[in-house]
Amino acid sequence: ISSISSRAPHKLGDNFIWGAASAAYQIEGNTKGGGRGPSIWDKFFADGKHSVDGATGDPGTDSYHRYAEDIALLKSYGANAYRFSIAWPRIVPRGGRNSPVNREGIAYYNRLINEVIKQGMTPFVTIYHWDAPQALEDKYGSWLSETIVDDFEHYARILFTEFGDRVKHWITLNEPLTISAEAYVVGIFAPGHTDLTESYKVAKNQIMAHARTYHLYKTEFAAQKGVIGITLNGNWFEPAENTAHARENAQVMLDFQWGLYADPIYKTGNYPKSMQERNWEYLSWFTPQESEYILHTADFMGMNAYTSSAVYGNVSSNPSTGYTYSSFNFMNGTMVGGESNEGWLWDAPWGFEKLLVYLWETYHYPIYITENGFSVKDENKKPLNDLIQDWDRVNYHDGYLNAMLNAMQRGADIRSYFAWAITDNLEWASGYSSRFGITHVDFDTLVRTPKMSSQFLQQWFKWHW
Ligand code: GBH
Repeated sequence: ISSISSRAPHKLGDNFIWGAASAAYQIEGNTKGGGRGPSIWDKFFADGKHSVDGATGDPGTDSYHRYAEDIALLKSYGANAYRFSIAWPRIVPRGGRNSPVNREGIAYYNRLINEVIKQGMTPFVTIYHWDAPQALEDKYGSWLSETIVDDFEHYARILFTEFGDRVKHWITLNEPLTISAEAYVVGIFAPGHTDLTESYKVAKNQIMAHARTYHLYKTEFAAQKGVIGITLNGNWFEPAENTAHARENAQVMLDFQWGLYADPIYKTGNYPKSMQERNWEYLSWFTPQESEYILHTADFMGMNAYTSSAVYGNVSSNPSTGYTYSSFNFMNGTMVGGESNEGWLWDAPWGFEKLLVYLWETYHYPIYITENGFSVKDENKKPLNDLIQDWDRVNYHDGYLNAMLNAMQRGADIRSYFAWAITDNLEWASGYSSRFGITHVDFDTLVRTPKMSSQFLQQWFKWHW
């Protein structure tokens, strides 16, 4: 493993964006109030079997009511931006392009956006962070049908119309890979399917919905002069042996996680060659017209990255999803990095530097880091006193931020850093047991308390801005 190079003085400049991120379903709560329709997560979690302790979107952090407090905290940390998502079923409760719009939902996001701006921060809005209206799931299987492209465009048009005068940074989809893989192959995310052919149908529909939204923004809303992109995610994959096979497999994994979406949107208009060869019978293909329609449909590449994997040469099967084919330990038994509360997350800043340089050199788009963060092992079980001293998280952000600086010194055009997350929240299938916040939330009282990591980030950016 290459070691992190020493801190060279490096100023990010006034335009660099730093903040923290959230997602509607993970924080808002009030899932039945405010005129909101049910989302696929409400349904998925309703049986109590799909999340730790049967956790659901209620209470979240009750941010629906406490958003101003959250925004004020973020401001007090010195951030200049807040990334949050809008819940589709709060805007169009039944989701469809002919179904009614919920003015109460629009009023809520107006309050939220205005509060961010009032605090002198920039709103970064994710249009879709996984909470599809359940009505669309019932009607046509949501992402399985190309009908979703029309309904998504309609939803996005409402957002641009209502909020585009103040919102100038848009992200169409958050982590489409997590949905196509976890929700349609692994089955641990809503709606919980396990079918590779389905997952590639979903992937194509996600790309088409993204591209349609991009074209909509650049034609009907060009006068708003904002930027729009998509947030992709994945690991860095390090060849764990010095063999041609290990190197090839590591590249295949990068293709299967990043390239599945990045090649069509940023590079070729089609899936990576390695994926075409290995999964040709499962893929949903693009027509030449579609390839042309989707290519270069972004102003930037949003990226969420948390960890790194080791890849060996000797593997017997193809990577059917983005998540097989690799491990977290090297041959001599050492792990790729420090342990967290999640089996998939290891503190490996060395891989973050490599990944940023790889994405820059492969795709040549300005990079917005839209999520990066850490869940401290057993943080949940520690007394509040210790818990606020989240040194493992401080160490994580320190390492990853310095890796980011190194990548910038190697030429990568990186324009933002958002810590995940603004507060502890509902960590999907892990429920409330896994904490990613730079602010602690007591889920009984909903009281917020800043953690050391929030103070660390404040100091770090003061020093480097
Ligand atoms: C991001 O997801 C999300 O955008 C955010 O909502 C979430 O809270 C945050 O990061 C922290 O998780 O098959 O066991 O190897 C990251 C989603 C989680 C997707 C881990 C891939 C692999 C699980 N990733 N998952 S495993």
